[in-house]
Amino acid sequence: MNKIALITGATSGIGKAIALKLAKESYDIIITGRRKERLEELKVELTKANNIRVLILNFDIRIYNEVEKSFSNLPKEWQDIDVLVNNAGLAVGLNPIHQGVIDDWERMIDTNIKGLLYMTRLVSPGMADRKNGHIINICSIAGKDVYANGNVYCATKHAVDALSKGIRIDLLPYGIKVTQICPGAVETEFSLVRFKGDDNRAKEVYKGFTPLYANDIAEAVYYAVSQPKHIDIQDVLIMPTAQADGSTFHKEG
Ligand code: NDP
Ligand code: 8X3
Repeated sequence: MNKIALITGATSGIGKAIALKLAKESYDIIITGRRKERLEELKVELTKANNIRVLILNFDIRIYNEVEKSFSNLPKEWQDIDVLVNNAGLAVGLNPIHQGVIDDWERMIDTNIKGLLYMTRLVSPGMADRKNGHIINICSIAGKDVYANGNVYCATKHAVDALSKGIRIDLLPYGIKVTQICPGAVETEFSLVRFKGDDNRAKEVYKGFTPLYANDIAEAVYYAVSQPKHIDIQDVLIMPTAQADGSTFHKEG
């Protein structure tokens, strides 16, 4: 029987790449996100290429009732989730704190912190009962460092850093692994979302250097989940070679 991996935010970028990688490695996959059409397209892609099962859960991770409803309706054969990848997340806006947009702040806090908590609260009891499971939190360099105008986004990722450590301690008696992966700049739809659809501004972010690609992070996730039982890869910081920290880049041209 295949292991089951649930990946939040699989409609794009890092989450989609993780779904593709784990499907290739014969995991049955639960994909989640708000954009249903993209989930359906991905399901076709995943099942065409691999002999696995795929389940779609379509919810807004900020709305607990929606998330909980999906879980209470989970078919029995999908309930024993082996790997939970808390990936769904976003940055919205890049303003100094005194010009911050309250709605942007709420979106980041509700998605990046509360969404991760909701998922963990719903999936971890089964893992604890079975004394088996692996939680992967996609954090960021922004969870280790702070950069100008990144204020609230960085705070949400620092919260993820604290939660990864706290979850690891609480679930230690159950043999559940917790891995945190902290990428630097990855070229995905992240900047398009941050700049609210301004494609030119988004493209500017990745000019003059080679960023990471979503698949680079998927490879790290697979490395973590393929370790033997006695090894937990706790925390991985992955940066483009041209990025030293949260705000120092070597750009050419
Ligand atoms: P993308 O914008 O490409 O993907 C974000 C994913 O999150 C989408 O699938 C989106 O699905 C999902 N998502 C966002 N909001 C919600 C919501 N309210 N409910 C459900 N799903 C939601 O960005 P990335 O792939 O780059 O981002 C993935 C993670 O990686 C995020 O946590 C991000 O903070 C982190 N990260 C990204 C880096 C980068 O440079 N790109 C670097 C470090 C970390 P949908 O819109 O369909 O709901
Ligand atoms: C996303 C990368 O550098 O914008 O987490 O914080 S960064």
